Amino acid sequence: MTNYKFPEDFCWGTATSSYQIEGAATEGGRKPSVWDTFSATPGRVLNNDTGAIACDHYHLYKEDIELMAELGIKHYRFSIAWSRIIPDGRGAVNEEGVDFYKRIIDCLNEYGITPHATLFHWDSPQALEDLYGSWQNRQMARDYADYVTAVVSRLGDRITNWMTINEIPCFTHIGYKVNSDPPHAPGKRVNSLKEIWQTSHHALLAHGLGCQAIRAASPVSCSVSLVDNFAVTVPIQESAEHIEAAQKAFHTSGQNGGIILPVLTGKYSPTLLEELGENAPDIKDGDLETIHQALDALGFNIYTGTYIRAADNKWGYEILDFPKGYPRMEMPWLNLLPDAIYWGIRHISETLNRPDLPIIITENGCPAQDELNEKGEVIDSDRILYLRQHLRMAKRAISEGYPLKGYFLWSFLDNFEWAWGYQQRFGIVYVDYKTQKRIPKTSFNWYRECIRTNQII
Ligand code: GBH
Repeated sequence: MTNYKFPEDFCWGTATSSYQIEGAATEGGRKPSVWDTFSATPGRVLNNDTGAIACDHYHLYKEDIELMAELGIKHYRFSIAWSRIIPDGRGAVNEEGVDFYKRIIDCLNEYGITPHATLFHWDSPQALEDLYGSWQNRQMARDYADYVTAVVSRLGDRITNWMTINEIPCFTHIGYKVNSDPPHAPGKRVNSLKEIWQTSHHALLAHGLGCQAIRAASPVSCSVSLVDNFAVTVPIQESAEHIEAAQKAFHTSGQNGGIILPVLTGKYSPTLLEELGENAPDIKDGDLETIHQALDALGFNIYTGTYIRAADNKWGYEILDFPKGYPRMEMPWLNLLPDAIYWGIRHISETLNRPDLPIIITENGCPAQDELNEKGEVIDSDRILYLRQHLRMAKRAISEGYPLKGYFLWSFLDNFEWAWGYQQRFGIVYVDYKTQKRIPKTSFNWYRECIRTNQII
C-alpha cells in the first residue's frame, strides 16, 4: 500500500492574516493602513468591500481559537498589524494594540497551539504612505525594523516563531505596477520599472533589518523566516533535459531573480540585472549582505506553477502557456498544478543549492463556490481534491528526503480576499458575514482526520 503517513514531528497548521480577518479597524487605537484607504476608494475592490469588519476576529478570537483546537491543529500562523502597534507608522507604541496580540497568543498557548507570527502581511500604516510614499522610500525599511523591535521586545517571551514579511512581490510589484490587475494597495502608478524594483529592494532590506531586529530583541532563541511565493517552474516531463530546463527557468521566472535569489544566495540574478539594464534598482554597498541573512526556515506559499520544456534557443527553455481548457479553481490565476509544491521545495534545495534550509508550506489552499445546502452543510469536495493532491506531492518531497517540516492550510476562515473582497472564499470554515456565524465545511472534517491520523486520507 502507498504510504501517506507524515513524519511524527510534522507541523500541521492553518494560516490567516490581520487585515483579512480582524475587522475592528478603528478600535483599540488602530489607525488606517494602506488597505483601509485603498478599499474605501470606490472601484478598487470588488463590490466595494472593505476589511472594516471582516470576520470580526478582533472580538471573536476566543471562539475561533476554540474551533482551531477542535480542528486539532498544533500550529497557527497569523499576522500582526503594524498600524495596531505603531498607528502612525513610526514613533509611539500603542500598548492596547500589543495587548490584543498578547490575548491571542495566550489563548493559543492555553490550547497547546504554537503561534507563528508574520510581522507584515501587506497592511502598512497609511501615515507612512502619506509621509514618504512607504515602500518607495528606503526609510520604510528602517521604520519597519523599529516596529519589529517594538513587537518582539514585547511579545518575544510568548512567541518564538517569527516570519518577517509575506510575499514581497505582491505589495511591491502588484502594488505599484502600472495597470496591474487586480491591483494591490496602495495601487499607485509609478513611472518606471526601476521604481517598481526599487520598492521590492526596499522590502528586501526591511526583511534583512527585520531579521537582525528580531534576533536582537528576542529574550530567548527563536526561529526567523521569510515567507515568499516564488514562481515554481515545473518540467513538462520528468526527464533530464526538461528538468534542467525547469532549473534554468527558475532563476528568472516571476520575480525570483530579484527576490528569492538575493535572500538565499546574496545576489540578484545576473540575467535579470542585465535584462533590466537601467531599470535595475539602486543597490547600495552592504545592501546584499543585509538582505542575505541566515534563516532558520523558509516559508513557501504555493498555489500554482508554470510548465517549462527544454528548447533549442539561447535560454535553453521555453515557458508553456496554459491551454484554454486547463483545469482551474475559482480564480483566473489558479491553474491546478499540484506538482508545483514538490518542484518548489526541490528547487530551493537543489536548484538554489540550499538543502540545509528547512521549508514550511506557509500557505496552500483554494477558493470554491461554497454554498450551504438544505442541511446547512458546505460540501466542498473541489477543495478536498485540491488539498489532497497538493499534500500527496508534499509527501513525495518528504519521501525523497527534502526538508519539508510543516504545512499551513490557507485559510482557516473565509475572509477578505483583497481586491476580490468577500466574493472569494478560501476557508475550511464558512463565514456567514451577516451573522458572523462559523460553519465548518466538509474539508474541515477531512483535514481534522488528516491531522489526527498524521496522514493524507
Ligand atoms: C496569498 O497570495 C496571500 O498571502 C493571501 O493573503 C491570500 O489571501 C491568498 O494568497 C489567496 O489569494 O492575477 O495573474 O497577476 C497569493 C499569491 C500572487 C496570487 C499574485 C495571485 C496574481 C496573479 N498571489 N497573483 S495574476
